[in-house]
Amino acid sequence: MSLPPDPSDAGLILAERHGAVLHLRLNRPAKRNAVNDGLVLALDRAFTGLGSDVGCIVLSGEGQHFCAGLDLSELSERTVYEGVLHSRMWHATLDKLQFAPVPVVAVLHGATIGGGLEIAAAAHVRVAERNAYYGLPEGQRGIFVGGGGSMRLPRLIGTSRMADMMLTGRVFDAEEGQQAGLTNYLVGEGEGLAKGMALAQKICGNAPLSNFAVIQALPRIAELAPSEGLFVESLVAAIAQGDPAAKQRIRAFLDGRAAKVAKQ
Ligand code: 1HE
Repeated sequence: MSLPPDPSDAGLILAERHGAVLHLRLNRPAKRNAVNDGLVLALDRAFTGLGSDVGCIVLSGEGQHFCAGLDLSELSERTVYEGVLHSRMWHATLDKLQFAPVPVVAVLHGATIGGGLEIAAAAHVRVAERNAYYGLPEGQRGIFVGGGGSMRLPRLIGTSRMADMMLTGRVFDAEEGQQAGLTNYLVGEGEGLAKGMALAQKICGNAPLSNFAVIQALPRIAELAPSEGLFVESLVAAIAQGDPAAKQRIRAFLDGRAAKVAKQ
């Protein structure tokens, strides 16, 4: 579904630059950042034509919650065909997020529900605050995930956990989400953004081509049969090694000018 930009959608995504980090915020706090078509399109626009000076994106939610999922008030009038197109619109936007030129760090707090969890699943690194919780109430609402959740979430937490969430309405708290593999970092309430920004700064310190290879090649190689995957890996490894940034960084280490790997 391709909707023309609506001027009233301006401001649904807030964007702020912090050096090479672009901080994007879902900004519909009065509706708990429930995702209407305008917000999908605003997210799409935010991921279109990113400048090469952006090294990493941090995505968070304004207000008390990361995101309450699909805006249910827009659902009732859709035909089956419009429903397919609507889901495909989410897919196109979240593909832009997953296959953005630079990594995306999602910072989750409060409700991270339905389509909100689908947005989070498309990011590359997830930070949760202790007050975060995760639900897939699609079963209760009589619908199904439509933002790529059935494809991305089983890869993070397994099909069985996802089926449990959808069938029984089970809600994971932040600790359970961390244990299940939904999130990579668990921090105190109010500490998520600082952690997300610190991780983003670290990511910006890597060679851009290495970051690109991680987010573009890794998920694709993981879907290939081992023989094909190893072949593609050898090509990506050679391309990365051939980049001047790799040569400079390896020379710096050999000359004792680069940091050693250390426990954090
Ligand atoms: C909404 C939505 C929404 C809030 N669509 N309007 N998602 C859900 O089933 C989650 C539904 N929402 C909730 O369970 C709760 O709102 C929350 C737990 C997220 C937050 O509770 P609370 O007490 O902080 O807020 P609230 O009072 O429930 O909501 C504030 C307002 O936001 C209220 O509107 P108001 O005009 O009465 O002020 C709510 O109606 C509105 N609101 N959530 C529409 N989701 C790609 S397919 C994905 C499929 C799904 O995502 S299914 C999951 C849908």
